[in-house]
Amino acid sequence: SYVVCAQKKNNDDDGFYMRKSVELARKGLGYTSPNPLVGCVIVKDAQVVGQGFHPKAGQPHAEVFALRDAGDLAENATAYVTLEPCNHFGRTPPCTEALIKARVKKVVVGMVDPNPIVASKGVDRLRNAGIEVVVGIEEELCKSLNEAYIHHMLVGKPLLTLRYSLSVNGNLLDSLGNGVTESGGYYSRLLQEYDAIILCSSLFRESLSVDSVPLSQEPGANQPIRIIVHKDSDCRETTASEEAQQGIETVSLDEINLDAILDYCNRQGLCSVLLDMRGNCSEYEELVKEGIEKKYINKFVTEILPVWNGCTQNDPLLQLKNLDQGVKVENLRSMASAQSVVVEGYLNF
Ligand code: AOF
Ligand code: ZN
Repeated sequence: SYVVCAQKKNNDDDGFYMRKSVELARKGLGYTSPNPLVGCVIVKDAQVVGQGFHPKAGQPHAEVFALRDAGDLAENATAYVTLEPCNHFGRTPPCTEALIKARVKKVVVGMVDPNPIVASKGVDRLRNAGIEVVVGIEEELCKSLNEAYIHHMLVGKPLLTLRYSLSVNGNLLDSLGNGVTESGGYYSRLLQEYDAIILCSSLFRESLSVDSVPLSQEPGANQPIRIIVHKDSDCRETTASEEAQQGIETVSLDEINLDAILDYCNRQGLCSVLLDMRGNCSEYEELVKEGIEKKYINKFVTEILPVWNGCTQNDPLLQLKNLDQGVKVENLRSMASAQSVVVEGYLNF
């Protein structure tokens, strides 16, 4: 029975160090697109001797930082990486070669990289070099870390999430409600997670301003690109400047539709887009309709506020009524705070 216990402890250790790697990976949240979030720890004799995460596209990968941190101690150590190490020359050289050169004994991988340039070739390269490789430890956790990256790689379009706030009597609200931009609140988290936010409202027509989307309240946060859609002047995109509210850039697209917006995001290397539906204007109606017809809406985040009113006429939510048949809602999750209840899930058309 001693052997069984030792075996079990070993498996738990793998999970423990992988979860630590996931924590490290999260430090890059909001900065890595179109690259994934990746974390790595290097462990020798049950001691963490090196740690690293991928901070930004173009900068070294997680493994490189962790190996640098470990130095000579990487020899005969185990490397835990949330994503399969790359085996290609991209903006940076292959991590497989760095791991081989550092003489690690074992590599534990959270998930295989969906990037077709990598896809299992990294694992094969390490095994061919005589390194023991274990794949799939805390796999679901590692996948959830990079849902936008995975979607973007496999589908070729950014992950599109529809967000809206409802009154308790089921009508669309045109405001975000109170308190949602607070640090740690759900909207603040969305601002951290998403590369771009689409807003379209006559509310903003007079004042095309980055104020239309509050800045993320998280310290040092990356700010998503604001895409503000105007029917009369096509689609405009505004980017927040670091020195608050100045230097708004606008980009005009020929057409106002999701295809044009998603193509634009692809060209900019943006992997996740939040369609932030506020109020009953026709631009939202058209975008939501298109999102459903073309099955582009992958996810929803619905906030229910303690308010009894809201839009009743031309409510773009009516578009969602078409969704009642044949669409599965998966991985439903709800969170409650003092201000509101937030429900989120995935749409499987
Ligand atoms: C890893 N660890 O930390 C990251 C990986 O242009 P590059 O050189 O940065 O390569 C980008 C690709 O490398 C990216 O699409 C993904 O397949 C992989 N990212 N891989 O082992 C990392 N960021
Ligand atoms: Zn790499």
